[in-house]
Amino acid sequence: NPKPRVAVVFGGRSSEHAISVLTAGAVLRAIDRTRYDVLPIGITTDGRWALTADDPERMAIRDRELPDVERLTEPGTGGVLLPVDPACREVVHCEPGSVPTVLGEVDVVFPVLHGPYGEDGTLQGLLELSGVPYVGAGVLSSAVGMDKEYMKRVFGSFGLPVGPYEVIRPREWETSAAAARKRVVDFAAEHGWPVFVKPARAGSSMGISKVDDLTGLDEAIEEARRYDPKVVVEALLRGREIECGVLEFEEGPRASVPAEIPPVSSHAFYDFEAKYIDSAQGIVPAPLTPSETLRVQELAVRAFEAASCEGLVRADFFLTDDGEFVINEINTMPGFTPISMYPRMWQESGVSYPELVDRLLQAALHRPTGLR
Ligand code: G1L
Repeated sequence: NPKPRVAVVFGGRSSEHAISVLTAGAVLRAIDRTRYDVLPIGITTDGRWALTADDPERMAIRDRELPDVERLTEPGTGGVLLPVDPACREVVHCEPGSVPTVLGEVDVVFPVLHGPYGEDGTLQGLLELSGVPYVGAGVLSSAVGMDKEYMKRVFGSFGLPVGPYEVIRPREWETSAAAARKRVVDFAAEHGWPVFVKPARAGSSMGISKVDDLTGLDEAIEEARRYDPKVVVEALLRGREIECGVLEFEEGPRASVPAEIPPVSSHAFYDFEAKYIDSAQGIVPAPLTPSETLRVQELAVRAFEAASCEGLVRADFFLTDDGEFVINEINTMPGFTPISMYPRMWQESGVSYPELVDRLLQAALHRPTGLR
């Protein structure tokens, strides 16, 4: 099998559809065609699968418009909708969850998808069942990376420093909200207001509120519960925001140079735009002392190991005023355009974007698949 065939799967029923298409465009551009064949597979915003043309030019911002998969299937583009559901003769609407039959013909899948069915481990489970190798995190690490409660539990049990938090479970809020409220008040008495109220499992910054006192609490919990019935309450960690990339090499995972995200002045936390469109937000490398750099790199690799990660992870930390790193979260599918933090951190560490894409494909192709 001289040239492995790579299926780049992108788009999907997500608020970050356009980012996914932009990212897939960059990945397609970076893949070395003398060594790999590619199959671009788009998922429309309403969940239909399409084989699109291998045309990264169309997967960029053109005439100030964001790309989408729908448009990559229009007549003349070379893209076609796929009859993904084997039971359906007509190419009509395919429900999410139907098995994509095209996957039998590819050697490796490069998932570039966000949110439910993309980075929570469900797509990875489908690929495991299909016996197809794939780039990046597996089922367990994807699910851990998606769930703020389990992420903290895993890190805590591996001796990594995590910030204080409380969990409000679905049944508790439904049957004894007063007890849950009291736990948060006690929590704030110990750690101070404001607290952050977050859905335990949600992509991007959806459903997150900063709560200054008891009066705003119920509304914040209800808002978070619109995304996930399980809610996590976190203390405000004062300090600098430091990120570090981890990449799997043949010898094992290695950390990149870290980056610093400067505090945002007006809006409380950085939104969609700031996170994916503005490249200006990160300082690479972070202005840290050599020992701080070594410390955060060591913690990032330990976080990769703790969550049983594969391929890559971006680990996000706070460097508190007393000089201690606290791990905030890991992201198994970090921003991945060439101007995103993760690729920039590796660029600064001597791994170019095309080399990064190749390293991830090689790690996936050399990973054992099937029952073992
Ligand atoms: F497969 C990788 F390499 F692990 C991978 C895949 C996708 C890393 C990062 C991403 N990122 C994205 O898909 C996204 C930034 C479009 C999610 Cl919104």
